[in-house]
Amino acid sequence: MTVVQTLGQFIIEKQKDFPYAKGELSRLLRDIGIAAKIVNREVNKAGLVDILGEIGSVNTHGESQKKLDVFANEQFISALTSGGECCIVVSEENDDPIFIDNEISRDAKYIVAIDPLDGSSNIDVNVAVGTIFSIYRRKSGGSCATIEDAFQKGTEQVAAGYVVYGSSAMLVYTTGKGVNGFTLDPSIGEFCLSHPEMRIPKDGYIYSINEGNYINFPDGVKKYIKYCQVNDPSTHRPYSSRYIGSMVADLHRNIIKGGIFIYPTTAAAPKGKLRLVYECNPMAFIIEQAGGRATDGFERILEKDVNSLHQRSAIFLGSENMVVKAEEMMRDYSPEVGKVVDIKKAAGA
Ligand code: AHM
Ligand code: MG
Repeated sequence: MTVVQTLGQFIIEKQKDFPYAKGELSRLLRDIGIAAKIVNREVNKAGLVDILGEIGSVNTHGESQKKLDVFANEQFISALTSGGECCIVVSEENDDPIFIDNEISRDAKYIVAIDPLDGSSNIDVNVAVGTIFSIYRRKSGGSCATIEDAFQKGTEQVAAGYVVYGSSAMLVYTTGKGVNGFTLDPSIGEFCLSHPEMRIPKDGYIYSINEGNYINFPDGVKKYIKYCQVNDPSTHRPYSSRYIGSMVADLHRNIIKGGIFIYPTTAAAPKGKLRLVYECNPMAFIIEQAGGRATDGFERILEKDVNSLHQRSAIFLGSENMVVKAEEMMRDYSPEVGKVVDIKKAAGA
């Protein structure tokens, strides 16, 4: 008989790795898992919106139809608000952090940063989208959390994860002791351990970048792309190019198969596109925990200062040797991009 381990069982079993844990983080992860199942159900029905009613209209149950990203945001915030373990939520969908000020959450220990539905350009076309989350421990004493609690570096994360809503739904997370993946079994409605101790290969043969922006890339990135395209069977080149446009799905594939994902600075997005707090930091934590590497081309993502909760960053992450090679190209051909990083650091920005 095959023994299935559910996410809930796994979280409880792992609690003993943290001798002083009282179960709060376990409950927080469980709350996120429940919200993810609800979001998955709606994502699966997304194509039916045209049958059941357009967005903005009222469906057959008398409920108004919401855009999926708004729906996902509300689900996660509501799960975190009623769960009692989270005092601040930082969300891509909300300009300001949300302080949860109810009886059970006011002195909760954790801060959650979340991108409730990442890959929004894929929502309407039946292509995988995802959720990304990052968890920090509250630093402030006193009865209420403070805004500084939300401004922590990626190295301070106590847990991070993503959910990919793909051909199956999967939840992948780390608490700093490796990475484990759970696939939703719709017949029992549970995430079940399917990918224990995930490790990203040191070398990979897939590069993921929006090459349509090539003309606007720094020279180091252009050189790296050309390097990937050289014919050299001894190093498995040319590599394959795969770009879904949903960071969660692109990275999930690269963790399993080996590969690099790059979203660099461009002329149009001089600071990069992706957000440090709820996109880059959690993905960097997961990739490092799986044995990979994550930088902005010069600096480790997890060590970057957080100056704004919606700040952007360039990102290069995935198989270690691929990222190292891309960094080499950035140093050699785009040192000016690195100098911007240095100057900002020296100025304490
Ligand atoms: P979003 O949070 O608005 O969905 O944007 C993030 C997404 C990532 O998932 C993806 O890697 C990237 O944006 C795609 O951007 P582009 O269309 O510029 O390639
Ligand atoms: Mg996003």
